[in-house]
Amino acid sequence: GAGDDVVTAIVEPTIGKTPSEAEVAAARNAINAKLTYAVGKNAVTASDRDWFVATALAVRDRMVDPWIASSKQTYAEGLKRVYYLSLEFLIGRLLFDTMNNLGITETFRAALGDLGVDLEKLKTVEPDAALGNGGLGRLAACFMDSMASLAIPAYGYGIRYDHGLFRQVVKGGWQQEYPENWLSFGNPWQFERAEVVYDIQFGGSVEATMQSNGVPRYIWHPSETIEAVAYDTPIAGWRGRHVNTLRLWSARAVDPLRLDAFNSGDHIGALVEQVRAETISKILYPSDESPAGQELRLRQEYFFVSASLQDLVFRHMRTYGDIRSLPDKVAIQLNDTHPAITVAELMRILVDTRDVPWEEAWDITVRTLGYTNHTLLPEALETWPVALLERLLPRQIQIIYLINAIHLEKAKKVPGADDAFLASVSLIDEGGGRRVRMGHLAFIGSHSINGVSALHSELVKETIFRDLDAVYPGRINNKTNGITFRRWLQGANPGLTDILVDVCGPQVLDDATKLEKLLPRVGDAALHDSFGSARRANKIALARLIRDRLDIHVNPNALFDVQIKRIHEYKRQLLNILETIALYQAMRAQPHKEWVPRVKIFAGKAAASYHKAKLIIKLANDVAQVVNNDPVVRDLLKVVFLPNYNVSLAEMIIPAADLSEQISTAGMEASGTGNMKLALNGALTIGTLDGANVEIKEHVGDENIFIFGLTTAEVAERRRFGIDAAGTIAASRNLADVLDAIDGGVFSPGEPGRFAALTTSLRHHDYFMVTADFDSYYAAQRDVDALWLDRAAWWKASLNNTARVAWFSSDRTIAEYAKEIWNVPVEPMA
Ligand code: 4GP
Repeated sequence: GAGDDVVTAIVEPTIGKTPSEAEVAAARNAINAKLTYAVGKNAVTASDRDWFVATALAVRDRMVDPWIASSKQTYAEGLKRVYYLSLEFLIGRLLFDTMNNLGITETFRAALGDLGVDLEKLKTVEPDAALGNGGLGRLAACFMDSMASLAIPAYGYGIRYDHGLFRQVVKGGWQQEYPENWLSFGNPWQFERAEVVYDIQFGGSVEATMQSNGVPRYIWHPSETIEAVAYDTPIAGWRGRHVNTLRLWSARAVDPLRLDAFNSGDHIGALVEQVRAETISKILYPSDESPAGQELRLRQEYFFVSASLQDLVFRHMRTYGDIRSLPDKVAIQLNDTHPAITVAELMRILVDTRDVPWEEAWDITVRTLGYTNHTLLPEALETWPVALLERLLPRQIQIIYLINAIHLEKAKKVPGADDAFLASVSLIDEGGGRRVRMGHLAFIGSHSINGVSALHSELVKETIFRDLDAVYPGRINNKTNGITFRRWLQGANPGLTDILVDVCGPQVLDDATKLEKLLPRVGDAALHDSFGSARRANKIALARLIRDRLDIHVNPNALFDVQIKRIHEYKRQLLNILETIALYQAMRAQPHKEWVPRVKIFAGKAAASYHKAKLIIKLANDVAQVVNNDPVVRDLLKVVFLPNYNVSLAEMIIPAADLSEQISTAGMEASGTGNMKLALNGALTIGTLDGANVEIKEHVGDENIFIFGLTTAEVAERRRFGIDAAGTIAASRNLADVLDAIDGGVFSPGEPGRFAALTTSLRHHDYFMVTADFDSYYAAQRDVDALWLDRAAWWKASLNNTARVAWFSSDRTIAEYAKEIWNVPVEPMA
């Protein structure tokens, strides 16, 4: 049966194993055949890109049988499917990920070697699929890996953007944005499903009719139709035992052009509708926690939600023929607020097209949907003007009004519900132009609402959704984020992985908790040495990259101190830069003291419209200019801003990091996932008690992490009673000197006012508590220095981090979603 196919597809990992000659020959023949018959080249004329495409196609072939078998099994056994709806999937490169999961990396390396091709070189040819802004999109990618690895039948649904997140170029220290072109040479991983096409409709009017049974029926007459075309990418789980689908939608005009206009000579006008339609999947919104507020954004959201719901309802009806069993066979997870329109659209499908009575339709909807919140920042909780929804989605807004009316009746029954309470739980925000609160819609329409770390979930309950929680108690729960160890340890850090396999046994690749086998040996000097040499090799590789890209020479023996993430005031790259300046000034004052040599590494993109974030990038680069060229500090301090941060760059930086900067204002970082990747690879964290840092501290132990700064409660209290930044600065000589240096033009000679927008807000308002936390951060950094000088103690702490973070595997996270939200079984991996 289908189950047998899956079992035979299980493969052994090749780590530490030499592939057989027969396996290598088969791979060699497969690559050769692809090069000849799919790419149309021979070995003499093939470029690196041709070899990459041939290899990717040969690897893709290996996924097809288990993919079909997985799907057959799901049908045959009537298994429940999970649909993960996300506007972002930051998957990065797929070649090594896929080969590692299939256990064929060494086989293909040898096969390519026989053909005179270096597999490592092909790695850099593959474009990074940057279909996401940051954490939320990368989490979706890690979840796809874990769902496949745990054999959960799942689809990821999203948009196939022609252009992913912009390419960041740093010129004269300033960020510039250029369009990213990941598809310009095709995409060997995707299967275009030209036959899977749905009509997506907008605008028009709604006709109310009365049926013979006295029940009103509403008929939507849309004014605009666009087509959604499916593109599938198979996602193989660990050991290839289960393969799921990432289905991304591309927008297409119904008619490629208007012939009448074309024939009458209006060649451009004939294409206008096509351009308008295809704009929908043209580009990823650069929206990480910044307002999008654009009609196009809403069109994107409805576009992918409508296509996905049509697709999954079609699949469900074809299999089971009964829409009422939807919640038993389907779980839909809304990744953040962006797909919230799902609530109204699923109701429309059930009530208007499937004749399900309203109450029953509502019950089906709520039991099917779950909603994950990823940020408390109010600007990221989308709201749409009522007028816009009325124009674009006239039937859906009627449904939203009805949902709201019933919801408000329920809310009135909450003891103590007054007008203020009802205004706060209403789907409509009446203040300042009527707007629909999409976060509220997602909440009301879901049986589960989760935050992404213990602290964040508490804050979700106490702040943004406090009143809704009173109406629907028990829905809010926590699912602390996780990361796929396949990519962030085995893929990114093969040197360390070899050591871990040696010490913990090969099972550690299947079961991350086996990392705990390191614990008895965290003090072992020989193990310190092997960890040290693996780290050193990674640092040398990163130093080479820094030299090649920036012409900066850094010493691999220095402490590599990294902050890599989106640039945002709440993430406080500015605090890190101020500390860098303070350290620089201290080194200059006492150049002969025993300093710990440091390399400060920054990487991250700022939203194009976020001026302060872009100014922070400029400051980092200007400080780098001065520090790196000052002969007094020479090898003691270097500052590096690596442009165009993406998944591939993260894979280079994380295994080379000694110190992980997780220094957000307490209460503002929902979870963080970079913090987990860095700790797993043995970097020590310097951080605030924010997001998942709190839980990382609990796991690695207080003595193996550097915690500083105000707590969430203290931040809230300061904000309530007024932030006395001026007083704080006056009380800290060190901080005052740093700000004076910036305002005095030390880093912007000839233009002392360049950073005034940053320093003025620090001096007067400082909402993000940079000044309040400065002294405590500076002191924690000196504790870092002290530990660094005690090499055995440092490595012991580092090993403790790797040994004790298994809980942050996304396999654990996904198993919790499966059990507590989706109600689907999980096959343990080992
Ligand atoms: C991010 C959060 O900022 C981050 O703390 C969290 O780890 C990540 O989601 C995954 O849950 N949010 C976004 C966003 O990326 O666009 O709101």
